Amino acid sequence: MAVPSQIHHFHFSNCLMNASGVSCERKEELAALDDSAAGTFITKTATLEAREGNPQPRVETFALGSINSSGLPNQGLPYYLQALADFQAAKPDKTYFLSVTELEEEKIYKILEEVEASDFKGLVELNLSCPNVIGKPQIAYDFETTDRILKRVFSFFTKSLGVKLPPFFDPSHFDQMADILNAYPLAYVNCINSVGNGLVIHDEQVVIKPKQGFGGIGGETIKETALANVHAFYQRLRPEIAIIGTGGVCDGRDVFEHILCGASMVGVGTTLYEEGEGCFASLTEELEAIMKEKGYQSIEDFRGKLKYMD
Ligand code: RRO
Repeated sequence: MAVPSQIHHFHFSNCLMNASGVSCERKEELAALDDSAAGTFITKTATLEAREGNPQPRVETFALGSINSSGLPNQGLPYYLQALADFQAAKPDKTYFLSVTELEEEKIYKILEEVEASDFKGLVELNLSCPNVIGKPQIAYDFETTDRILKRVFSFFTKSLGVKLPPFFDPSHFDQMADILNAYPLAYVNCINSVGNGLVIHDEQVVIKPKQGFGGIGGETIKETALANVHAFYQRLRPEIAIIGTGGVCDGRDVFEHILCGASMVGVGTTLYEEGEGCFASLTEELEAIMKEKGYQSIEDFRGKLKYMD
């Protein structure tokens, strides 16, 4: 029961994984993901030092999704490097993802220098799109800064690197960002992070405490935005740059549609938060049923092959 996939020379037994941020801050949570039907896991975005994050309550679900203003709580880079070394030792053939970022540009270089110097052999995801750190804009909405960061990172970083992008909503922004990304030897882009700074109201009141209730929106309500971003970058990026599709995955059809739009791996956030790791087995089963009905043997039979009307 698995639908294999690959990103470059990295093979995954199944095309499903968690979205960074959900059930992946502590080693016990990573172990549960490791034992699940998911093909791999990604860590919570790590900073150089541990962070507590924003005041609680900071994550809530609602009928059509979730809102979070977690504020980058994490155990710090050394914790994740050690945890990943342990998982890697137990399963040498499995590839894992490490997510990182920092709040100051110079520290982004510092954390990636530390990852470069470490024994980590998997894929590294630079999160350019955290919407919830007070006073810090989402980096990838600033094209010049994104370009400058990637330029300097690739002057020293030799491991396989991907970036996590925020959603874009205009073709000119897809064009501009794709032009920047195409200039670098990226392994992949992950579309999308939560839709930043939404507001969920219940009984005349916001539902999370930080930032007067503003937070990143995930889940069912962002699927169309996620699919559009996956496909827009699939259309524009060099074929060597793979895409991980994240956003709005609630059932097997959603996974199928992400792959149809061009995704090689599919991330699951809100559904994992709501249902736990068991969701990976049911999503896989539902995806396999759709593939069987359509006569597709592998994801390469339909990946990126979205049909247009003209
Ligand atoms: O921790 C968070 O508040 C957070 C992060 Br780093 C992110 O990338 N996306 C998100 O929705 N929340």
